Amino acid sequence: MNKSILFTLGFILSGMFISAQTIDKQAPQGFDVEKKAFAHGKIDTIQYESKTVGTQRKALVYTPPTFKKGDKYPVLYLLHGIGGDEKEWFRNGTPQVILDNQYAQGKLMPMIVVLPNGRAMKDDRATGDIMAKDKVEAFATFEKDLLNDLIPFIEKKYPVKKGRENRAIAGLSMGGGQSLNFGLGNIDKFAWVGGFSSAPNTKDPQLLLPNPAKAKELRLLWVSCGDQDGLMPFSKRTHDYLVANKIPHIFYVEPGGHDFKVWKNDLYIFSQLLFKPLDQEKINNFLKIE
Ligand code: FER
Repeated sequence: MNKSILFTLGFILSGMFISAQTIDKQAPQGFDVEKKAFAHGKIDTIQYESKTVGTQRKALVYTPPTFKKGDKYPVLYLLHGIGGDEKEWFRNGTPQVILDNQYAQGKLMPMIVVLPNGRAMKDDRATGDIMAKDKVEAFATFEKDLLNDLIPFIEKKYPVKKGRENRAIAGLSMGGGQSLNFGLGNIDKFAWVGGFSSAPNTKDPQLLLPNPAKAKELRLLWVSCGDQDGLMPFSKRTHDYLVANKIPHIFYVEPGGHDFKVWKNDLYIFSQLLFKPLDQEKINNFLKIE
């Protein structure tokens, strides 16, 4: 082998090594553009009986392109914001496209993604004054609906791997606050927790995590926010508390405001980390400021 071939080979191999050690920071162009040639997952609308609310409630469920009834899957519960409902992610964030594209590139552990309605009240539509007290309170009530009604329904109806290691919760804004509140409040139920641009409904750190050592049982704790987002203080104070208490986590400050450009990027990166072994070196590289 001559020297230049050896050099080229070495270069390619070192590139492979480096890329295996890093996590994408920004989704590449086209990550959210539907590719006809790729296999597509499926979206179902389901209805479940909510004892918490006393109604039949709706959710969307995305199953991956390789979905087979005989296999079992972990589940990501992906929550919407204050102006949304169970269709908000689907309409504005196109998770089905983002995930299909990643499956085609072998970037994801096959998982089921549930898009619930996080406003747990009889009229759960995002109409009228979305900031009204009863509507905001319904985002807190959703904890009971999720744990006692929706999760048991999903685990009965779909081939789901059970247990905390196979359950993730993440969301945007109000849904980010819910994910941190419910995830950190129920570490026995969720091992993977992500808050994207979390809203003021995020509990104060001392209430969110009164026993910080417990959070060491998490497989992933993700807190992210756009650098132009007015809600940054809620993510920052959570991050500061986690640092003060030496709790491993990802605090990702990304370019952008309070919008779907940021949340789609979060979903792209967060979903790649789910249900896989995660080494600290990879996380450290990701967090390094370039
Ligand atoms: C608030 C500001 C923003 C608030 C909620 C939000 C309940 C939520 C924003 C979103 O979900 O996008 O003061 O109070």
